[in-house]
Amino acid sequence: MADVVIMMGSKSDEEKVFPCVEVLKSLGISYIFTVSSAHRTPERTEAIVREEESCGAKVFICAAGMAAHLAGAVAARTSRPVIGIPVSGSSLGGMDALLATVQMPPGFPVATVALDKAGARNAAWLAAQILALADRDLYARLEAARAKMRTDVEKAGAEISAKYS
Ligand code: RP5
Repeated sequence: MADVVIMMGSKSDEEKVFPCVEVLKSLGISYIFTVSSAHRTPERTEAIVREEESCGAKVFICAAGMAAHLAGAVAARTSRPVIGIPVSGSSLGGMDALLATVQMPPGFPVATVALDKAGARNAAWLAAQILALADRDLYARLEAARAKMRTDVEKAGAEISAKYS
């Protein structure tokens, strides 16, 4: 059983989506990471949503490029939260994927994050925040990770100030 299901529309998306896996791992969150396409394998997409939801998946993360309908197709089949990562790479630079992912009809939201690696990281952080609503230990790990980010910024600030003074 995995708390988070990460799906991407093609193996060609892997490099841009992998940071999502790294963040989930660093927070100790269980996940499955796989490929399924809204257009090329609609039946597989539907089966993954059905099976993983029945096994206890709580959040779905979907990454796709071009006419990026994977997150929407998943949102149509589950009432669990769905997070969408638009992937660039087309001749439209990812604007196509961004709009296709974010412009969902009322009642079927996809929480759309930024394009590519930055979005992949934030998809994992957002999934963690959702899961932490019902998991005190995970909430503590999230708070600790954010405290470290603050410390890192302060340290970088001090280093830059010292370098240029
Ligand atoms: C989308 O089409 C995929 O998510 C990918 O970003 C894009 C191109 O897919 P490939 O032709 O590289 O498999 O469905």
